[in-house]
Amino acid sequence: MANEMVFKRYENNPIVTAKDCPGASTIFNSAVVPFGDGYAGVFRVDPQSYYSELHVGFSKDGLKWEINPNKIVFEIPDSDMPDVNNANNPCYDPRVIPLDGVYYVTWCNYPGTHAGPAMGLAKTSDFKKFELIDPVMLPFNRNAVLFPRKINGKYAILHRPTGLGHNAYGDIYYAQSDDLVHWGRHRFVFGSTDGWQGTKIGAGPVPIETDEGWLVIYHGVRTTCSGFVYSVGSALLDTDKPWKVLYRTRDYVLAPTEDYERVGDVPNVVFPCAAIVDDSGKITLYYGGADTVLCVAYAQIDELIEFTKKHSLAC
Ligand code: BMA
Repeated sequence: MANEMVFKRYENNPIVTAKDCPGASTIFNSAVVPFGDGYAGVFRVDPQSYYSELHVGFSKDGLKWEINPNKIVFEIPDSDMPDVNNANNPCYDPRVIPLDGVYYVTWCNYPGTHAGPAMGLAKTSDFKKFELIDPVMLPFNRNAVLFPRKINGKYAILHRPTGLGHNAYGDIYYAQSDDLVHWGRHRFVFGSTDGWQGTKIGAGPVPIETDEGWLVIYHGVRTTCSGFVYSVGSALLDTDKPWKVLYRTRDYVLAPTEDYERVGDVPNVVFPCAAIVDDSGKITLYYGGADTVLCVAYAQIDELIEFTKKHSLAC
C-alpha cells in the first residue's frame, strides 16, 4: 500500500537554502505571512557559529525570498527584560501570528537568557522594528504559537512546557491572557501517544479557524535506533474551548521521504512553522527539511479536514 500524504510537495523544493544569506550554514524552520502585496517572514538562520539567529525576509510570490543578511535586533522597552539580542542567546523556530492588525513573533531562546529553552514574544507592524514583550511562561518551554484572534475576549496560546520522567518532553497546553504578559487558565490539550508521534509533539503554524474548529498542524517525533524522525500531523480543536480535542490524526499528513528531508544537519526532519490559506482553500505549508533547508508543501483545506476526521485517534 502506498502511503497517503495529504500534503504534496512543491516540485522545486527547497525554496530557501544557506546560499540565500551570506554567512549562513543552514536556513530552515521559518515562518511567513501575507504582507502588503507580497509576503514577509522571519527565518531561522544558523550562522557559522551555530548560535541560531532570526532574520527578516520579503517575497513577492512566497517562494523566492530576499533574506536580510543581518539578524533581527529586538527593541527592549524595559531594561529588566532578558537581553535576547545578546550574542550568546540563540533564537530559533519562529512563528509569526497576524492578530489585531499587527504581527506577533514567538520563538525559542536557548539558553543564553534563561536556564533552559524559553519562549520569546515580540510585536511588529512593519517587519523593521520588533518590540520585545515579556517571555512567555517559564523554562523549559518550546513551540508556542498564539491564536490569530482573541478567544472569549482573551489572547490565547498553545505552548509546550517540559514534563518529567517518561514524559520528559511534555505536552501541549492552552493558556489565555488579557495582556500577553500574564498567562493563566492553563488547560492540557494533548501529548505524545504512539507511532510517528510516540516521543514528542509540538504545535506548529498559527491555528487556522474553520467551520469544524481550529485546525492545528503540529510536529510529532518517533525514536528509532538511529535517532528521531520528525513528521507532521493535524488536529481539530473546539472553537470556543480550544483545549478540547475533537479529532487528531493517527496517521501523519507529511513525513520525511525526500533527500532534502532525509539528509542534512539532522536527518529525517520535516518541521512545520507556517501555513497560509488562500481564497481557493489551498494551504501552503512552510517547513524545515533536515534542519538545513526551507521547503513548501500544499493541501486543500477540505481534504486536510476530511483526512483529520477520517484518520483520527479516539479523542
Ligand atoms: C527540535 C528543534 C527544532 C529541530 C528539531 C530537529 O528540538 O531544535 O529546531 O528542527 O529539534 O532537530
